Order: sequence, then C-alpha cells, then structure tokens
Amino acid sequence: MESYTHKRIYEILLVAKHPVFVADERIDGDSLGSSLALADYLKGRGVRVPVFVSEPIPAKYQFMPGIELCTTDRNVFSDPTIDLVVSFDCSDAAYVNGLHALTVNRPSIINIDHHATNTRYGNVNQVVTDSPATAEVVYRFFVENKIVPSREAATCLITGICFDTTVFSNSGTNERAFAAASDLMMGGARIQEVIRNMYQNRSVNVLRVWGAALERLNRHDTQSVVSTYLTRADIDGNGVTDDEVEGLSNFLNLATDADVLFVIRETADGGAKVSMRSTGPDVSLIAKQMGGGGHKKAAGFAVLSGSTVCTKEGCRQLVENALAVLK
Ligand SMILES: [Mn+2]
Repeated sequence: MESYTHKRIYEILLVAKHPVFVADERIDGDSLGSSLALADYLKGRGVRVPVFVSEPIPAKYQFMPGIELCTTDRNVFSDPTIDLVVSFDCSDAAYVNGLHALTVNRPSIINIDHHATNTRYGNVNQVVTDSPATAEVVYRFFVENKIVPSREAATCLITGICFDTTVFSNSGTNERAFAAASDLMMGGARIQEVIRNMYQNRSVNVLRVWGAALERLNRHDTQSVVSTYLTRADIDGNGVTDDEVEGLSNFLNLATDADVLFVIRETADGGAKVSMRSTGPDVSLIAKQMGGGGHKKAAGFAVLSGSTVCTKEGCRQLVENALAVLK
C-alpha cells in the first residue's frame, strides 16, 4: 500500500500545474525538510511551488536549500489556479482544512505524514507511522518513483531525519532512518552543515535558560517520571526567543533515564506548552486527551491561559493529571 500510494502521489503531482505545499503549523526541521525536498524536485520540472508556513522561519533553518520558497502569505490559497494542496508532517486536520477552505476550487489534498494521531483527512493519505520522519516518507517517495534527489533535496531530507531522531539518538530512530540517511549522504546530503546549524550554535543565554530548567528538575515518586518548567521571566529575562529554547526536551530525553519526561514552558499569552518524551508509555494518548498531538514517544499539548502550571505545585499537579490518562 505504501508503495502504491507513492506512485499515486507521483501521478497526481505530474499533472498539477499550481500546487501549494503546507508545512506543519509548528515549523520544524522535518516539516520544512520534507516539503522543501519535494518542492526542489518540482522546481527541477519547471513548477515553482510556494510552501506555506504559519510564521516567519526561525534563523536556524535559514541554511536550508530552497527556504526562499516559504511564505507566510495566506493569499497563496486564494489564487483560483491552485489545483492541489499537499500537507507535510501535519497531523492536525483542522489546520489544513482551515487553509484549504481559503481555496477557490477546493482542490484535492495529499496528506504526507508519520504521526500516530493523524486522522487521514486527505483525499490521498500517505501516513506511515513507523517512519522516523515525514522526510523519510518523502525519501521513499523518491526511491519508489526512481527519482534521484538533487544534493539540495537530499540535504533537506536529511535535515528532517536528523531533526526528528535528534541526530539518530532518540527512540524514534530505527533502521529506516539509517538506511535513508546513508543513501542520502552518498547522494551528497550535507549532514555536517545540518548538525552545525541546528545544534552547535546555542547561545550562552539559551543555555542559561536551560540551566533554570535543570535546577527545577523534579522526580515524581509514583513512577519514573521527571518534570520541569520554564516561566516567561526565564525566557524574556534572558532575551531569548521561544524557538531558541526548543530542544530542551530532546536534550533532557538524551540525558536522563526517566520513563516519561515533561517540559512545561509558559507562553507569551499566559498559557503553557507541554512537551512529553517517553521510553515506555504511549504519551500520544495523553496529548490526544488534552487536545494536542504527536507520536507514541514524543508528543505535546497546550494549556490555556489562566491555569498556573509554571510553578512547582502547578507543574506537579499537571503531571499527575496527565499520568491519570494512562491509567
Ligand atoms: Mn515529523
């Protein structure tokens, strides 16, 4: 089925004259890497595809080949000639359907993803839940259709795989990740450039914020669960952006032996973002229950403003409530 669907997607892409791509609402290395790699292929065929993103591209992704194709302009959807929408790494049907509603002729949606929580909202759905990254799904698209990705596309794809596997270290890392990565490197993917841009450029201020979170680490006595939180004062006081703080959960996941890890970050509107990592329990169940999404071993959800979860007690309570979902 996976192979058949790749061929079906290829047929649809070949006849589309004005497709528009949608990267996940939460911009990351995988949603960008997967969409830009396919955009690079279509560019080679003379079709320039805009990649819609929900917010300006963070600095650490500016090195990605083809990043200039990204646009935050929602008007790309009102172009009446748009004849195809392809979403990448978007598990949230409401986000994609909301953008699709802006189109004039309601073209087909191709949904390419690897999230367990994806609801298969597309007309064609290539949702491969045992894939380590949507970029790896797109890599398979290239292989199945006997397309050799350019060095630029290969670099985009390896960016997505490195991002979602935290450079082959987290539990999402499987043989598919290594097989794709080795093939992409032989095809000229610039993996050192990817690692340098995404991981080896953290400012001292960002590390100071991480330090505040490390000091507050709490081990919950009932299970092997570790949690911590960051307040606006931590983030704003050090003059860093939310995006720069990202990566803390992945770092902690690599550094502790807890079964489940919670990192709570207060958002500018007074709410909070909760990010979970697990080596055992399926945390996507918690995310789903709380209105979020993700994978079995890495998932997250948002907490509305007004609830105080970024305090020692608030954090403890939130974790207890979340764990109750698994019982
Ligand atoms: Mn992904």
